[in-house]
Amino acid sequence: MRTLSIIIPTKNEPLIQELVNDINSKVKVAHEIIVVDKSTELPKLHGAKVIRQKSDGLGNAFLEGLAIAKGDVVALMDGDGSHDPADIPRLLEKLQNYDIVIGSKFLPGGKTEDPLSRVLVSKAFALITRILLRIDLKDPMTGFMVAKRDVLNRVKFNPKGYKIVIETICKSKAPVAEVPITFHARKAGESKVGFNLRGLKEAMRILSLLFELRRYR
Ligand SMILES: Nc1nc2c(ncn2[C@@H]2O[C@H](COP(=O)(O)OP(=O)(O)OP(=O)(O)O)[C@@H](O)[C@H]2O)c(=O)[nH]1
Ligand SMILES: [Mg+2]
Repeated sequence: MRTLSIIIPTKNEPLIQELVNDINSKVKVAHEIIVVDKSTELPKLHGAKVIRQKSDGLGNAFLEGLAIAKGDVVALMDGDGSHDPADIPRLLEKLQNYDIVIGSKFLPGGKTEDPLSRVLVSKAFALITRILLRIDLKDPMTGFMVAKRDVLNRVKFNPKGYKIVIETICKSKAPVAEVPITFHARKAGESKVGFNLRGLKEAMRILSLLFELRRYR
């Protein structure tokens, strides 16, 4: 690996500067951080590039970041402190033998600070994904990924909402591995999904995406 591009989609994330600082202190390999922001006011950050998202949704934010990313390896992570930069080196290590590595809170050794209700919803979606896509992953709905750039380049993305990682895995057909991670609770800022109308719409989008992805399996 020559350079790692870390793409972070954000929408009103008050702790993004803290996350950028944390990445810059814990990730020792050459890297750039690209924050793709959809807030009303763009954050001014030190140690990261910030671009304003023109499209909608987390998946499209990733693609806008990818379009300007210079790295031969690309990472995607959340900007609310849920994904821990300390896990990135272990994901990168595993990438030496795979094309895509994802962070898994449900693999032995993984942890989540989510409340039981969210763990159950997350596990239900994981089960549905394993059945529909016949894929052997414990946490296929994760949003934490590192991937080789050439693998991402050959995917024809058509993002629906949040779930760009499972789309990448299915469409690339590339070798994928899971690594246990600690999923922290959101420390500040507002939840964009939950048990509300928005959460329900996102759940519908995920189901429709899973059915669409069946043709790649
Ligand atoms: N650029 C961009 N970022 C988004 C969008 N929607 C969500 N995000 C960011 O994507 C990441 C994941 O979204 P979250 O809101 O944390 O989703 P979640 O973890 O399922 O739910 P909560 O943490 O409970 O809100 C966060 O950094 C969000 O700020 C969007 O439409 N555009
Ligand atoms: Mg979150």
